[in-house]
Amino acid sequence: MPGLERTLIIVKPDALQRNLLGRIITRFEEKGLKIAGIKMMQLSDEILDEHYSHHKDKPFFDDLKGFMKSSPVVLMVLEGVDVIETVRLIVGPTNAREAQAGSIRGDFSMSKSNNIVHASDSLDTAQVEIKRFFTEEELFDYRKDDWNWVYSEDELSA
Ligand code: FUP
Repeated sequence: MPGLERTLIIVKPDALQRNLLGRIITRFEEKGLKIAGIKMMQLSDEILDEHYSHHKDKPFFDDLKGFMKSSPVVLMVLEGVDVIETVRLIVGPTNAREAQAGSIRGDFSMSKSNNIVHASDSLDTAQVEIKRFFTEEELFDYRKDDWNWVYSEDELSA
């Protein structure tokens, strides 16, 4: 299929504490995305240092790590055509107060730090992030029957 990609989602502690997990998964499912992998995990300092290495010198780094360790998180790998960019649109910008209504951050968050979900921001990042959190055995290739309706025949066969 053209541009078939995978992206990594982390449903953050604030979403779990606020009982939003089901609604977040539903949004991705209803959009027509395939769940290639899903699991719950308590994140460690080591994995967070790696995942947020681009923020390690920022003043909010320790708070960010504390927040991400404050409860388990749910990790998902989502699959679809151009899914990385599409999911970033569904999620909205980092500062949830500036996120459009209809996006996950726009509808469920008022914060720049407690902003409900993480989503990979590019193809390269997605590949690294998926490997960081999932083994090959935890990712599934399977036929998603509703893709015959989600995509046109051209999109499916290209
Ligand atoms: P995003 O890709 O939207 O998750 O944003 P970034 O990679 O820039 O930031 C990762 C996380 O750092 C955010 F989700 C929350 C945290 N952060 C803050 O707490 N304060 C900031 O000013 C910027 C980011």
